[in-house]
Formats: sequence, C-alpha cells, structure tokens
Amino acid sequence: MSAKNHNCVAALMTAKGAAAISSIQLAGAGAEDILKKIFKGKHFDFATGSVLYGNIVDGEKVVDEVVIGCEAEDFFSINCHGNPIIVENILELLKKHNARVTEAREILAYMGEQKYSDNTIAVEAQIAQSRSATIYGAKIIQHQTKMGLLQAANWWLENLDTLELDDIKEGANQVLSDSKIADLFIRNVKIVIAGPPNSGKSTLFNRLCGKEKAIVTDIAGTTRDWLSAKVRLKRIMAEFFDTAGLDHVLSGQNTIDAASQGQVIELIKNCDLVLFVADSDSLRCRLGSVVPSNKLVVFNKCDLTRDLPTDGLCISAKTGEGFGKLITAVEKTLGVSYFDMKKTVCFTARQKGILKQATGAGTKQQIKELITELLKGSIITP
Ligand SMILES: Nc1nc2c(ncn2[C@@H]2O[C@H](COP(=O)(O)OP(=O)(O)OP(=O)(O)O)[C@@H](O)[C@H]2O)c(=O)[nH]1
Ligand SMILES: [Mg+2]
Repeated sequence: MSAKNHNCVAALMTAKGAAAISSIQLAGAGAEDILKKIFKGKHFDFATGSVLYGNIVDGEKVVDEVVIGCEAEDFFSINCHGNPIIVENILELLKKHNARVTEAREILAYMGEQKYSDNTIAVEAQIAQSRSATIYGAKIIQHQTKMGLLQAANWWLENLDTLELDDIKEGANQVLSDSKIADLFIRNVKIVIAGPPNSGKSTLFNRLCGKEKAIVTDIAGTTRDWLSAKVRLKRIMAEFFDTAGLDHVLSGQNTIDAASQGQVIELIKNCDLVLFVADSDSLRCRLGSVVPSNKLVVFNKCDLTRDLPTDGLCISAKTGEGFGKLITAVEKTLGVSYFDMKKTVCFTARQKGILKQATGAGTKQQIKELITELLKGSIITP
C-alpha cells in the first residue's frame, strides 16, 4: 500500500532522544487541516515556501513552541524542541487528529514516490544511499538507479520472448551473488576477534579502534563480556567485536564462564569474518567444533619470538607491526579488495526477495510479474 493511499502520515525524521531540535514531518491529504486545528501563530498562510512561528496547542494547552516549514501542498515539517517527551506529545496530538504515525522511512518513500513515480528502485536508492556505511556503497546504489539493476530488469522485460527462461534465472542468480559483496560496502561488516585466552585479542581490538576501550591484563580470562567498536578500514566500515578467550575448559567451569563462551559462539555464527588470534608462542587454534569457513588466522606477539610461522599472518598488537598487512588481508578475505562498483546488484531486502523468487520461477509469465514488481512495486508495507 502506498503512502499516497493514506490520508495523512506523520513521522519523527530526526534521531530519537535529546537534541536541540527535533523535526516531525506531516504529509498527505488533510495535513493542512490538521495544522489549522493544532497550530497557533501570528500568520496562518500555509502556502508552499512559508515559514511559520508559533505554538502547537492541544485545546488551550501549549504543547511546544515550533517553527513550521511549508514544503509543498499538504507537506510540512514541524520543528520542535528536541525533548523526547515533547516529540511524543506532538505525535500523540497528531494521532488524535487522525494522522497515522509512522516511520521516517515511509515519509522518505512518500517523498521519493512524488519525485520518481514509476521507478521504485530510484526511491529505494534515495533511502538506502543516505544510510550507506561507505561512499563506495552509495556509489554502488547510485549505479543501480539508471544503469545496473534498472537496466537489467528492463532488458529482461523487453526481451522476455526471445530470452531462455534459464538464462534469466542464471542472470538473477549472478545479481544475487554479486549483491553479497556489494552489501559489505553498504552496511557495517561484523568482524569477531576470537581466539584462546591471553593471545592478545583485547590489545588488538584497542589498537584497531585507536583507544584503550577493552581491559588488557596478562591474566587469562580477562575479557568476559564482548565489546564492539566501529572502525573505517580502507574500503569498508567494520564493526570489530572483542570477545572472551575460547577455552573448552571454561565452557563447563561455572555459569558466568559458560555464558561468556556461549556468547562468543553466537557472535561467531552471525558475523562476516572471524579474526582468529593465536599466540605465536603456542600456535594453537582452539576453535573446536565451531571452525567457521570465514576465518583469518593471525599470529600475535611476533615481537616476542624469532620462530615465526611462514604460512600465516604475523602481527604484534603491542607494537603495531604487521597492521597494514592485516587490514589488506581482512579486505581480501572478505572479497572487497577488487570489487567492480559498476556491477549489477540489488540493495534492499525487497529486491533480493523478488530476485530470489525469480531464480525459482517456472514460467516467463511469472518472471514478467516479478520483474514488473521489482520496477514498479511499492516499498511500503501496509
Ligand atoms: N609482547 C607482546 N605482548 C602482547 C601482545 N599482545 C598482547 N600482549 C600481552 O598479552 C597479555 C594478554 O593480552 P590481552 O589483550 O588481554 O589478551 P586477550 O586475548 O584479550 O586475553 P583474554 O581476554 O583473557 O582472553 C597482556 O599482558 C598484553 O600486554 C603483543 O603483540 N606482544
Ligand atoms: Mg581480552
């Protein structure tokens, strides 16, 4: 269902929480009528381009002093004080006057639909670009709006009669596969630092995030709860997780140790890459039954030993030795070092879902319906 079908929607567009100013967008048929009932100011000219000063009122009660921007017909931004209680009160008041309170995403989609009617991929791009974790991600997304995905989908539709069904399905599969790498430029990439106790995981974590965030001691088992920090690498935005040392003895030791061991296993299961830190003295990898395929082994404390392994990545979290190579290896293992930014990819769950269905389509008619949905479907769920 499109936002156009609803009478009037309202959403908080700025971040939730305390701030100097919060901005609530009110959009759709009837927006002006609602404002006329709840706004009291010197001027009541809601013409596009006007800026109005005054109060939002609930009957006789003043809710807040606001500045209203009249951005288009039935499209207003209400700028109020950035107090979560005030924001909540204004949203409640709008609800009372029959506006449907929704997410900022829906308003952005509504704005996009006005601007790019009939090009759903462009609407999605406008939203996704503003959230992209890296400039490369924004670039990849931009490419899909005129070339990339848009062009591929149109080409499939136009040549449906002459193309083999299997070729279209293979094409959709290729797009899905390239999208997995593209996704790593668009979102934060989860990298879990794991390994045996005392191998230097927290020291490495601190060096990566550039501050002493995690406690480091020479006592094995120092870290219990995991910590995370976002770090910009060369091409991606990584979220590193410092974890408790993996030790099968600890798993059965007591409830706290068992819980923290369980947390590490969960993090490993749900991450993009495991940076497995082994102490170069011991060269032991104790991942046990959870050896993930997406792991990069690094041998730490190379400053302490001359007998370094020749087949692995040697670093010193303490001195910083080998860090350049480590970052390069991380990006190479993830597959982001040489990615062509002009590849055709999808960048939203909606697009991925449609293409996934296309890979299993039994008829060209099904493909036609799916690709039409991809190009023109609504991104707003009712
Ligand atoms: N010489 C040297 N010492 C290091 C290096 N990295 C860490 N250490 C030392 O090794 C000890 C353990 O470091 P941590 O970073 O706390 O190790 P950890 O893997 O987080 O340990 P747990 O949290 O107990 O699992 C500390 O005394 C560190 O100073 C390194 O590259 N070289
Ligand atoms: Mg630690």
